[in-house]
Amino acid sequence: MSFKDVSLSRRQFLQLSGATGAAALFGSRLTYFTPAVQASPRLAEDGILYGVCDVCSMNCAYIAHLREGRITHLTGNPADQTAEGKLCVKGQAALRLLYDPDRLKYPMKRTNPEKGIGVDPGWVKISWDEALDLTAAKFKEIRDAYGPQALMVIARGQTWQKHFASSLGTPNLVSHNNTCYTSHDVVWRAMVTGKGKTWTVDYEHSKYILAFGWDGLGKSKNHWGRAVLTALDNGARLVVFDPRLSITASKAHEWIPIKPGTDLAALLAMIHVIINEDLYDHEFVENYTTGFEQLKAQVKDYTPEWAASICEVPAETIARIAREFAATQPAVIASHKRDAGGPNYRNSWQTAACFVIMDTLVGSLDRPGGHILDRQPKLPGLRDVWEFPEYPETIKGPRIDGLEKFPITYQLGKGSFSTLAEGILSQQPYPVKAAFVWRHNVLAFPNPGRLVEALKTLDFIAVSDIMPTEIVQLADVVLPDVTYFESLGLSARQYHAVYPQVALKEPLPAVYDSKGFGTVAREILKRMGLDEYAPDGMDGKGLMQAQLAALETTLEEIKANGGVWGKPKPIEPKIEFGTPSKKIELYATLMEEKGYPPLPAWQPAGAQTSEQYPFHLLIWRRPWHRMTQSQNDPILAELQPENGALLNTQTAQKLGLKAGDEVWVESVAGKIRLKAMLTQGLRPDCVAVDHGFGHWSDALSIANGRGANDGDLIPSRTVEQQLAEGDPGVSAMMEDVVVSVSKVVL
Ligand SMILES: Nc1nc2c(c(=O)[nH]1)N[C@H]1C(S)=C(S)[C@@H](COP(=O)(O)OP(=O)(O)OC[C@H]3O[C@@H](n4cnc5c(=O)[nH]c(N)nc54)[C@H](O)[C@@H]3O)O[C@H]1N2
Ligand SMILES: Nc1nc2c(c(=O)[nH]1)N[C@H]1C(S)=C(S)[C@@H](COP(=O)(O)OP(=O)(O)OC[C@H]3O[C@@H](n4cnc5c(=O)[nH]c(N)nc54)[C@H](O)[C@@H]3O)O[C@H]1N2
Ligand code: SF4
Ligand SMILES: [Mo]
Repeated sequence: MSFKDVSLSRRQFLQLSGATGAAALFGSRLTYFTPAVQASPRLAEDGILYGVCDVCSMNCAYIAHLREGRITHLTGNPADQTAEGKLCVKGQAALRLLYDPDRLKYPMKRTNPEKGIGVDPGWVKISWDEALDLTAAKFKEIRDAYGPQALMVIARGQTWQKHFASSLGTPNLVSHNNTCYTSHDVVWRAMVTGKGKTWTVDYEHSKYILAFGWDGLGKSKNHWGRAVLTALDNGARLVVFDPRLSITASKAHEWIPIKPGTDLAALLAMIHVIINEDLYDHEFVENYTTGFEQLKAQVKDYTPEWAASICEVPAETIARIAREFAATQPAVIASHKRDAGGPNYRNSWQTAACFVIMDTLVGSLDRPGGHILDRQPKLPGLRDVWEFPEYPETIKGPRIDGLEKFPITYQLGKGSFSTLAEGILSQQPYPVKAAFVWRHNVLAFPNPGRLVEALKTLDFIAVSDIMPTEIVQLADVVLPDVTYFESLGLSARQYHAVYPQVALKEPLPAVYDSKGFGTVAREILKRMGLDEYAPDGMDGKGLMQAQLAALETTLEEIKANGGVWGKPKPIEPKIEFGTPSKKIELYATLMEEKGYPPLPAWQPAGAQTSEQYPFHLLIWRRPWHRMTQSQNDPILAELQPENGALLNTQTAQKLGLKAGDEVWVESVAGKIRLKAMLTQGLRPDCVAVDHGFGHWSDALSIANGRGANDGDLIPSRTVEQQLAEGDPGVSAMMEDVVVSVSKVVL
């Protein structure tokens, strides 16, 4: 059956998402956030399933509407504090993924020993038993011959993935974190939470929203989009610093096209103004912070005049915005992951520290209208439910991505994509021989070509995925996974968790012959003779039962309660924080202890433009795309056939380019070919590339060959290079990249 039989038609989809023409970019409130009532084509239903959208980490709870055993459409769950009855355009579109005819449908093994881009793997269909036996045998052989560190698990560090890697005894659970948010995480850990960053922001009640690269509206982030628009309706002011006119910037009262990589200077100057002009919240600073005097001394010379020439923003603008921010309450620095405080530039982690300082100075941290420390229920983990031995000591050894050399990120249990390829290729600190990959793709790595070279040196690769993406093309064994529509569990609200709440995930019976990660992991452990780490009854269902018991509820009760557990309650402001002093540490003692600067200081970005590379590379995401996972969607492909090189109109004129001309964008790492797109909403010294395209897997019948991957322009890095940067977040520095642009000569 093709997708057309089961999914929405293009017209229905466009109606639901409101994503028509210009409205898609600059539309009304309904643009990405659809009311539940609207999102219901009227079809006879034969049941519903509660679930949680896993397209992005906002994890909005949905209700899946069934007809003859198939999901016909989704609506947001009104009982969920995140979804509030709505889903965004990405969440709606993802239903087509479930029924995508290109999905992996059964286990396969490779017959062609040669690997690489454009090489046919020569797949043959195999049984689950054969696939699991083969994987376990290879892993056991390699573990016995070289030690557990020769195995690596490339996966997000979730419950089962951590258990699997640790049971194997490998320290190498490698995930994407340093391309995404580790710069924020280390700062929040040191200054506020003792854990990582908090994701909940009470935009709705804010009166002044100040963003440095945050583009929550342009990501169609369901809750935040609505909340910011509601705040604007209620008279809030929105100010956006971004070299590109993002969608959030297009809704703002002011757009300030700051020079890339210089937000740190603007922020230091704002902090200078707020302190020197005595505009800060004395009560909050006195009661809940340490290190104010040191901070005051630190920013003494960072005047707006000093910052102006660095940021190319007038000193009066910087000073005025600082004053407005301090005078309007509550005020908040809008921030998420890959904004100016994300792992994009050498100085981003210090920028992230300034975000925390700004919120603190105006007293909005964990206060209504500000950043809220997520209110989450404590759910039991595997060890709380089952008895199994301590993991082998070897999990504490050195890692192939070198992460243990970055103690704050390491203790947070994160991973580094930027150093993986160089680690494998140099065989430092040891050779790695096999990989199990779950839910990560080659195209997500800086310099993916380098990663392909590295992965080619391994003896064996098993991949659990749902689509035949690029990583699958490098596999020896393919283990088709279930999608989130087909899996069960409980999901604690995290991205908007002003009170503890859990949403239920009820599975649709698997559409294909697939198995979830937990099942696969346990089967491999057993077949490797590591039965003690896979005791009887240890599965997702058992874990969920234990979690329900801990919440003193039952499945029936949750269903009767609209698919959620947890009652709304107002925010009780915290008076203690997770640092050693229990205060917000403006002077971060953990940073000092680990050998990093405890206070932010000006540091230029890593890459400066030159005659050879006159432009800064900016990366952005389309509201409707999900990283590298949605380009095989036929309707989205119709909406946007490929990505492009966004250039300022004047720049294009100077280069003799028109819209649609093919250009080379080139950096020290590589070059990509794209069509030029022109706009006035971009600094003339920038080129902006939207992420997600450049697929080379010919098994992706729609996505293959469209556009190009921004990652080809980003260098991979050695651990030594990363250490020399002195960044506790071991950032991949995704946009510390300068490029040239030239017309393709045919
Ligand atoms: N639609 C959609 N939503 C998504 C995703 C997706 O792929 N698609 N991905 C999800 C994921 S994994 C993540 S991490 C988040 C990322 O979401 P965000 O954290 O919002 O990050 P980006 O989308 O990378 O946008 C970064 C913005 O920073 C701007 N920028 C670049 N350099 C600078 C600078 O030096 N200063 C300033 N002030 N701005 C700068 C860019 O122009 C861009 O507008 O989105 C999530 N949501
Ligand atoms: N050049 C460049 N690189 C980037 C970024 C960028 O903006 N530009 N962004 C960075 C960021 S913020 C992030 S978060 C990372 C994300 O990096 P990744 O997490 O690797 O994300 P994707 O590239 O979208 O690849 C996800 C893979 O998981 C598969 N998949 C999806 N759902 C499932 C599932 O349920 N089960 C299994 N087994 N597989 C599944 C998809 O088919 C795909 O192969 O990329 C980072 N890398
Ligand atoms: S914001 Fe959109 S994509 Fe993300 S979880 Fe919610 S509905 Fe899904
Ligand atoms: Mo991310």
